Amino acid sequence: MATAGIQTNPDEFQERIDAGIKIEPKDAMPDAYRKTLIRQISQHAHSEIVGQLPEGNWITRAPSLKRKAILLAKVQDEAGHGLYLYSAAETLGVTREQMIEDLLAGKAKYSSIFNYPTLTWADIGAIGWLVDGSAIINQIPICRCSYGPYARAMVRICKEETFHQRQGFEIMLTLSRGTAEQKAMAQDALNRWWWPSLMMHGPSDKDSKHSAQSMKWKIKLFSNDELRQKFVDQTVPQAEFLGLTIPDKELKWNPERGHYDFGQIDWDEFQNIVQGNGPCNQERLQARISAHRDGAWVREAAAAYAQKHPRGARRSA
Ligand code: FAQ
Repeated sequence: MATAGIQTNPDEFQERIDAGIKIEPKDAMPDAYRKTLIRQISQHAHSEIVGQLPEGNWITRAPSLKRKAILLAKVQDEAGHGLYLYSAAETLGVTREQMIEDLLAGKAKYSSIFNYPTLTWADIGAIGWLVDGSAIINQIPICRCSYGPYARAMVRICKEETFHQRQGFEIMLTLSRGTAEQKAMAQDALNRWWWPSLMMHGPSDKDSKHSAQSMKWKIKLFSNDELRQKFVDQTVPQAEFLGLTIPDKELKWNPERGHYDFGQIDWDEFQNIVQGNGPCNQERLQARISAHRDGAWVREAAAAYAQKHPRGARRSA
C-alpha cells in the first residue's frame, strides 16, 4: 500500500504546480495527487513489461540476423522502461511487490494495445511505427510533467522510443517497397493496428474521468483527444509516403480545423479489452504469471547475495 506522505494545503500545492516547480518525493503533496501518480506510473510500467510480449513472439522468427538483433535490443529497452517506471512509482511509497501482485491478480491495468496478436512480421513494423509512434506523442509532454522522478525517467524513455518508431517505420518501408505479397502484408498490419493505436490514447475527453484533475496538476499536459489528433495528423502523411491506405473512409483533411477528421472509434471494443476480454488478455496475463513463478529462484538468489554482501561491506572492501 502507498504510505500517506506529509500533507499540504491544496491551494499552496496548486500554486507550486502553476509556478512550474517540480514536486519531489519528500515534498508535501495531497494524497489524491500521490494516488493518481501511482495509478498512472504503475499502469505505464506494466504496459512496458506486458508490451514486450507481442514483439518477443517474433524474436526467433525475425527474417535476418540484423533484424533479430534490432528487435532483441528494442524488447530489452522496453524491459528497462518498465524498471525505471517501477522505480519512479516506488518513490511515492508503493512497493514493487505490491504493484506486481496487482498486475498478476488482474487488478491493475496496462495498455489495451498489447492485447492484440502479432500475426505476421509486418506487425513488428506496425507496432514500432504506430504503437511506439503513439507512445512518443503521449510521453514527450510527460518529460515536462510536475512530478520530478516521472519527468526525468521519461527523458531517456522518449529517446529510445524514437529509435523504436524509426525501426518500425523502416520495416514498413522495406515491405512497402518489396514484392506485392510483402506490400499486402504491410497493408494488412496497418488495417489491424490502426484503430487499436487510436484507442491507446484513452477514452474521449468527455468520458475521461481523470483528465481534468490530472491536467490541473500537470501530470497530463494534453488531453486524450488532443494527443490522438496529433497522432493522426502526424501519421497520415507517413502512410501516404509508404503508399499504404489508412482503413478509415471518413479520414479527410479539414482545412478549417487545420487537422484531419477521422471516423468513429469502436469504444465497445476498447471497453471490452480494458475489462479483460480482448483477444489476448488471458494469454498476456498468464505469460506474466508464469515468468514471475519461473523467476522466483533468481529473486531468491539475488536476495541471498545481497544479504551476504551488504552494500556498505562491499564499498569498504
Ligand atoms: N488501455 O480518465 P482516463 C508503450 C483507463 S507504453 C487500458 O482517460 P488517464 C511503450 C485508465 O487507466 C503505453 N486502460 O485515464 C511500448 C482509467 O482507468 P482507471 C502506455 C486505459 O490515466 C511500445 C480509465 O481508462 N502508456 O506503448 C487506456 O487520465 C511498444 C479512464 O481513462 C502510458 O501509460 C488504455 N489505452 O489517461 C512498449 C502513458 N486508456 O485507472 C512496448 C502514461 C485509459 O481509473 C512496445 N499514461 N485507460 O481504472 C497516460 O498518459 C494516461 O494514463 C492515459 C489514460 C492517456 C493512458
